[in-house]
Amino acid sequence: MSALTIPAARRTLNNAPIIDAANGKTPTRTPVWFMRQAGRSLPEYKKVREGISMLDSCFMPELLAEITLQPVRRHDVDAAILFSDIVVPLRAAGVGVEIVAGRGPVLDAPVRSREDVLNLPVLEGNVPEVEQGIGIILDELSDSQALIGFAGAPFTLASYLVEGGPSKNHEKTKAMMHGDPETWHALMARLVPTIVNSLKSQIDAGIDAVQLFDSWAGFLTERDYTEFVLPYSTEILEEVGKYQLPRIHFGVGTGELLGAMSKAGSEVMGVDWRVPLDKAAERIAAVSGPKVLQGNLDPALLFAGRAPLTKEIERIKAEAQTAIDAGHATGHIFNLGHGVLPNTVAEDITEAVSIIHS
Ligand code: 1CP
Repeated sequence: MSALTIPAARRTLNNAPIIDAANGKTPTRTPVWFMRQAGRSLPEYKKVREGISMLDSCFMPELLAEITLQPVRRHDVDAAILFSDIVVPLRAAGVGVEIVAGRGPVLDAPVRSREDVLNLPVLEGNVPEVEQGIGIILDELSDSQALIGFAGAPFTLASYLVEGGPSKNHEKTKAMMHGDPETWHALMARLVPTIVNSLKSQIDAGIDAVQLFDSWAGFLTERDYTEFVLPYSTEILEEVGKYQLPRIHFGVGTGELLGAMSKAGSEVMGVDWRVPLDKAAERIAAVSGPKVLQGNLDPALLFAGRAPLTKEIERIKAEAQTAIDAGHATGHIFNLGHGVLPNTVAEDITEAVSIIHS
């Protein structure tokens, strides 16, 4: 343990398959959780959220705990993912942001100039409502079920800030990156403490693992990722690393970036559904040595029926095993290769989990 290491006062887990796999140990069963398992597809979610805005619900401790626990009760997944959103730390810092139904996060005022960046609020402390919610969640989870906390990575957050909302091509973001690199770097540097403080707050409250979502990093070339993004994601993962809990790093469409992203320092690399796990592992191991893989069922396969679903799950497990046998990976956490799609039938998710466990 280095002098910098600050082990958090976390609960002790007992053979939690996800944590064992993340630490390179052999789990008691193939661990599985699904990105976006909370919310969306569950009727019990739609019921409790009725009349409450998405972002308001993220600041209501009992409600966020209930929504986090719903998929764990229903599907027998090995982890809960905190019900929150990547823009919650921005809202907590005082940024004017709403989540518009059917669209996503929308900013009151986009961040485009040097002055906008200097005026962007920074989250200085913790987020008490989220911490209270985490306390309620941990009271209900068993000691083999992990709670995963998360944050958006600075590039993905910056994209929402610069574009002012969801974007297909991220053109304003890339224009700032290349046209005004000083302002770009200032924005990235200003986002780091907000993200770190949000994760520290979740860690203080007792989460068992963290995932850094760089959802839109796949829109970048490897060259731009390395110059404009990697230093900041590295800094965040380094800060979190002091607390000695497993760190997962994920982005969509990042097949070409897996090597570069692996340098940021996570134990686990989330793999998008487009890249076979054994290929992904080769790319990661060539740059950073073997890591644990997470992924990577195409979320659309949850609509395909039992036989094709089983075939795909078996293929993915076999590719993970190939990577482990070749020394290119040290473990596998099953997941989707991106989030649960909105119209997914809840019973089909439960069935997939049981196939993965069997
Ligand atoms: O009212 C609603 O139900 C809105 C849908 C919704 C939900 C359920 C949004 C709006 N956010 C969330 C919760 C959420 N967001 C979770 C909950 C936990 C779980 O996974 O079950 C998580 C982890 C996120 C993280 C998130 N938000 C990401 C990264 C993960 C990913 O899917 O790539 C991103 C990019 C967002 C932004 C966002 N929030 C909501 C939407 C529709 C979007 C995407 C908009 C876009 O296309 O840009």
